[in-house]
Order: sequence, then structure tokens, then C-alpha cells
Amino acid sequence: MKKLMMSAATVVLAAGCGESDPAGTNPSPPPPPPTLGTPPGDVGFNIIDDAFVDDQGRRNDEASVTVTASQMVGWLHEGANVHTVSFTSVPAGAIANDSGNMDNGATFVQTLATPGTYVFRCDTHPTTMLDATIIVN
Ligand SMILES: [Cu+2]
Repeated sequence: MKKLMMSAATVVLAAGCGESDPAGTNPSPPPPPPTLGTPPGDVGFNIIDDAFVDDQGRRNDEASVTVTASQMVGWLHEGANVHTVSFTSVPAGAIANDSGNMDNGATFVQTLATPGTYVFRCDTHPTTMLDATIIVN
């Protein structure tokens, strides 16, 4: 009889392994970083839920691309939350449009005609997703 009881307990424990782990006692390894898509335009940024990411993997205030005035800069939204591309600084006389709210899968493209440095942020996360730059030569 004792042996039978042990078997029953083992079955219960084994069944528990396949269920959720609210106590966090059985952590699984973190998932690999997501593979990001290709933004539209000549060069651009991926937008994920905590960062603008440039074509070299740099994020937010370290993210920067350099283009010539005839090139198109694109953004591809691959996060789950609403984000914007909102310029906080542009060269004198330059025009840069705001993307408005972007959802997952949305794209945004700008051709920036005036040389200089353009700085943008996300207006829905202005303290965490900020100071990414575009340099137009
Ligand atoms: Cu945002």
C-alpha cells in the first residue's frame, strides 16, 4: 500500500510540471531576442515596446541613422503598445511630420529635405523612448 501512495504522489508532481508556475519556482530560460523586420525606406528604425532600434541594434538615445537629403527614412512598428514618432528637434527651416499613433505592423516614412540633425521620441513614452536621431547630410 505504501508503494502505491508514492506512485500517486509522483503522478501528481509530474502533472504539476506542465502547468503554469505562479510561484516562479521553475523559471525557464529567457526567450531569444526577437528577429526584427526591415523598416521601409532606405534606412530606418524598428519600433518595439521599449525602444526605437536602429539598423545596428542601438536603442533609443544611442540609435542613429545617417542619410542624404534624398533618402527615405522608415519606421516599422513591431511592438504591442501604441507608439509614435514625434520630432522634438529639427534643423532650422526643416519640416518633419508626426506619425500619430502607430499600432503593431504600422509603418511610417519620411524624406527629410533639410540637412542637419533630427531628434525624435515616442509621445506615449516620452521618458523612456527618446532622443533617437537622424543625421541628414
Ligand atoms: Cu511608445
